Amino acid sequence: MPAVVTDIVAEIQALKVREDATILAHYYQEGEIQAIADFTGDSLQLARAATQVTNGTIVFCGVHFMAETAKILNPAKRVLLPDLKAGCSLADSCPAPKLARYQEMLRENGRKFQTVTYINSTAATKALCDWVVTSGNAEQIIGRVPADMEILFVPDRHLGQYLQEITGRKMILWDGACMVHEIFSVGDLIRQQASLPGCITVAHPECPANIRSQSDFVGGTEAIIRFVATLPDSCDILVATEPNMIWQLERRYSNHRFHPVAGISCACNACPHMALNTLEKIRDCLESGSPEITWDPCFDRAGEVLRRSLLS
Ligand code: CIZ
Repeated sequence: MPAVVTDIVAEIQALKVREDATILAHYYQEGEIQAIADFTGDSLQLARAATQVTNGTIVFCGVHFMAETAKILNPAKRVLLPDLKAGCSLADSCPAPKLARYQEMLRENGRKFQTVTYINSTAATKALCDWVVTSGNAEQIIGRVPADMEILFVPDRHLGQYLQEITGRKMILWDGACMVHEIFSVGDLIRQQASLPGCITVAHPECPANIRSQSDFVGGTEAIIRFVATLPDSCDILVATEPNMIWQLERRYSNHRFHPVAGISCACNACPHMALNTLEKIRDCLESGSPEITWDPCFDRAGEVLRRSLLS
């Protein structure tokens, strides 16, 4: 009699073979999901990794705009997202019709500008833009906007402010923010720093200016990983980004101690959208082939912008 498979990880592994699938997972996913992924990364690395996948199916463990990006860059692949409701507060803050009206108003006022969107936006919004940036390539892409053009940066005003500071380019900023990064408490951060003499603080550029200015290093998740590699042994490191990032940091750097920075309203700033994906839902989507990201007409134009920005 065949053994009954009770271990969900074994079930997922078997289904991956049956469905010819690769699992991609963002650093903000639970550790148990990152542990079973074939590839982990930030959204830039995951978008690029998606273009290298040879299997017919990609299970994207992240949020909707990331899975959508994987589909846009790989139209022939089946892309599954374990929970279709895994959204993003930044993407929600900049719906395409609202952005189109704003761009129209700027043009009517004679403004010459290019629109740069953070990758945390819908495909319909990307289709209205000239460039897409991630936290990993933003500085480099901003450098490609002609100097005689203004920059309309959407949707994250904190990342936009940070990019203004480091590039010196003046920007028109959309009023969006990430629900995870906006609510770090600077008071708690200062108290945590006082209780850990000599500690190092790393912060994501989606954090507000008061958190960034209180930090030793500001960068996207991949940049944080590279920065920690340069530190001497045995540091206390305060981490101001989604706390699942600590799983990835501890996996790589067991020589340090990592501490999440507390949020204003709760002890940790876990992203409720990322948390919708679970091992059970990964198994179920492989089993049923659903939910799947399906092609939308706006993907053609969004694909041009994505390829120009992320792949060249
Ligand atoms: O770009 C990404 O993947 C996000 C949302 C954060 C980061 O810095 O990796």
